[in-house]
Amino acid sequence: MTMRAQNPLSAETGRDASLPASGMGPRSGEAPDRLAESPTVGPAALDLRYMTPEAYGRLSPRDALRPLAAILHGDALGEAAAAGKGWPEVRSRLRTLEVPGRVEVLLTDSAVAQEREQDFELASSDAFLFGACRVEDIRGARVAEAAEAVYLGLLRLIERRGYPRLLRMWNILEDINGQEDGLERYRHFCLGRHEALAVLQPATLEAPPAACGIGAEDGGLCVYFLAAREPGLPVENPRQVSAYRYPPRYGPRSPSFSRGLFKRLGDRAGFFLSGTASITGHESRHLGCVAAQVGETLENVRALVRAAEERSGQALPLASPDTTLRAYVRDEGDYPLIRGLLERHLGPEAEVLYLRADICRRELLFEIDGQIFQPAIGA
Ligand code: 3EB
Repeated sequence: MTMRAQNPLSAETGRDASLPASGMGPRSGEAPDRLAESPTVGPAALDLRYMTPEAYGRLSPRDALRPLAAILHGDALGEAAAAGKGWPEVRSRLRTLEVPGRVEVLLTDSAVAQEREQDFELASSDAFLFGACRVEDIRGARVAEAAEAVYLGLLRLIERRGYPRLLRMWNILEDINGQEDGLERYRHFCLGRHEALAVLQPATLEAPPAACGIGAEDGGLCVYFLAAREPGLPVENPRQVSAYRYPPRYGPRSPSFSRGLFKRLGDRAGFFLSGTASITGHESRHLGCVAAQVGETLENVRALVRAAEERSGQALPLASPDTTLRAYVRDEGDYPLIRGLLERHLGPEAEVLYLRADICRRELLFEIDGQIFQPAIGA
């Protein structure tokens, strides 16, 4: 089991406190007409954008709105797009189903420091800490061991650095539905993650971060996270049993995630939607029918966003250019159908990235997650 940061870091960059705290500055390569409508924001702003590899390549740590980290999907895109400018570049090993693919970029307008600590590649702003780690070559019961080691490491790290609250976790596991030592690899993963939280942050088991837990064809276990100094507001879906209260038939330890998490980001509001699929109560619905699974999933997304709006008092329109979603497609052949359905139901505004991925229940053919960023009400 080898644990390592995703790629070597060049020298620290961007730790330049003299940079002006300007508003949302130019988004290199992004539609400038949208900028005019964007509100100016104070410190601690965070944004997530999908960018073409070309626009991504033009980003600089000196931009007013600068990268905190980037997620590169698919080997080819990953290698072609890698900017190597110092910020963490996570390779998801998930294939994009569109050509050309796009890069996911977390952006901030505060100063960013990059570092590497043990197995984690890190980037921090005043309010947020991003970290990424990969464990290669894990088999069988070692999946639980690896998950536990990664989570113990990251929990110690976020506490020590003063960003103890996990907002959002991304968990990508090779062969997630594989059966090993009498248990599905995803369930081994849930076991290890739960154990680490129980030891170091037991309260988080009842107010976990938003998350996704999905499967890739290779790459071992890839975990990356966004943590903050102050907690967000976890939100549950009234149509679903909380995952952290799933009954034992879904595995010896339940999955530690909230259905969503709301967080004030300076003068903006952010809502992180966890992986959402065709599950009501705790049961998978519409087995074998991808169109019905997409429909049920969208009902779940709408119910979750409504719940988040009620809990936070914040408007969170899904159909907005500030919404970025990831659609996980199990069978590539379903992509045209799924894309058609999402375009019909979500409209043209929300940005959707389509990825080939395994869902953590074998019978599920589709899952969606992402985030909605909006100007904060009452900011
Ligand atoms: C579900 O609702 C689908 O283990 O972190 C979604 C989001 C799912 C996160 C995780 C799992 C996870 O149970 C699976």
